[in-house]
Order: sequence, then structure tokens, then C-alpha cells
Amino acid sequence: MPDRRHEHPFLPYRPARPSTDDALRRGEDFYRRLDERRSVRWFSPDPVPQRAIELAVQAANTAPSGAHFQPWTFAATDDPVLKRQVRAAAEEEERRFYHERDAPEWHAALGRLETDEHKEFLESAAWLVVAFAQKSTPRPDGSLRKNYYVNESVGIACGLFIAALHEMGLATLTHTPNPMAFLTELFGRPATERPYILFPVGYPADDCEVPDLRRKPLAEALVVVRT
Ligand code: IYR
Repeated sequence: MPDRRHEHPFLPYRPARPSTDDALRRGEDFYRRLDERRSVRWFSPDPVPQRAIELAVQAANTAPSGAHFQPWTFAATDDPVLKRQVRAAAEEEERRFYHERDAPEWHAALGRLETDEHKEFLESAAWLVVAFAQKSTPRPDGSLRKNYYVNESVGIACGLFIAALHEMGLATLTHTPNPMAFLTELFGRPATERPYILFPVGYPADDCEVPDLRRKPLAEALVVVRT
């Protein structure tokens, strides 16, 4: 390998290393906290400060990404007019999905979530945040830089975003109206960006309920393999 460190310097990285006991305690605490998170479809009208959205996006923005190209944009709004427009467009798509699309297996899988085409949360949540995936990114000269592992990178960023919101006592939903190209136009994003997930963000409503779902046991999520 050619040594190009004069072009791209490396820096020492010495993160604090907790004792094993401490590390496991912290891992346990972190998991327990994440385990309290639920996806929410009923939001409180209480306002959420813009700083909370900024902090969650800063957390998302720490995600690893292909070639460190960071191929995401988070577009956020608390504007009631824009929220209403998003709701109207999403409900239109969802009406088609629930009533016209022939996908019996998919529809059956959603039964226990009791979802339908009504998306009140798109107006009642304090904020709507759309994660956009940049298939390519315009360079200052107008040419396009291709991005790598875009889905993986943006997915990881969204996971960190969700965790950061939860840490602040905020709730969200990974909403993906299908198709959702209308979000590119409503949020004024360029054609190089594809809407990836639409997140309503707010505090859960006082009378919020969530479906009685369980996480699969560790033994189904992790297999330890050795020779
Ligand atoms: N986008 C629709 C349908 C939907 C699909 C999945 I997969 C879900 O986990 C939940 C809903 C809707 O939002 O209603």
C-alpha cells in the first residue's frame, strides 16, 4: 500500500476503557434503557424544542458510513401547514395501499398493529423529520460523487437518531408511506436524495397505547459460532 498519510493524517485514538465489571454494567444499563423504547402512533401536543431535534441529528451524524461519505440529510419541520400537506399526501398513498393493493400476506401481517390509512400522527407530532438517502452527492463544481453502502449508512444513522430521541424521553415511529417520493418535493430536496424514513417526533400522548409485542429472545437474535 502506498503511504498516503501525508495527505490523510491519522490521529491517536485512546477511548477510556472501563473495567470489565463496569463495561458489563454499562452495557446492561444501556440495553435496559433501549428496551423501554416503543414505536408510538399517538403523540402529545406538547412542543419539543428544536435543540432536541438538533441533538438527535448530531447523534445520527456520528454514524459510520461508506468511505465516510455520510450520505444522509435530515429534513425537519414543525410547521403545521407543511405537516398537514405531508399527512394529506401520505394518507392518499396509504388509502391505495390498504384498499387497492393486492397484498393479502402483507395486510395480514399488519393486523396486530391495527394500522390503517389514517395518519393523524403526521399532524399531531410536534416535529416531522425525514431522513433522506443521498445516492450521490453534488460536488461544488456540480459533478456528482457516487456514494457507497448508502442503505447501510443511512440505516445506522437512523438507528442512532432513534436511540438519541429515546434518551431524551421523546418518541417516534419509523414511518414509510409507500411510495413516498412526494416527500422530496414537499421538503424541497434535490432529486439525488431519496426519502428513506419519515419520523414523527414528540412526547407520547397521555393516553398512548402500544401493541403488546415482545422482542425475540437473545438466543434467536445471536448465534455464537466457533470452529
Ligand atoms: N406504510 C403503511 C403500512 C405499514 C407497513 C409496515 I411493514 C408496518 O410495520 C406498519 C405499517 C402504514 O404506515 O400504515
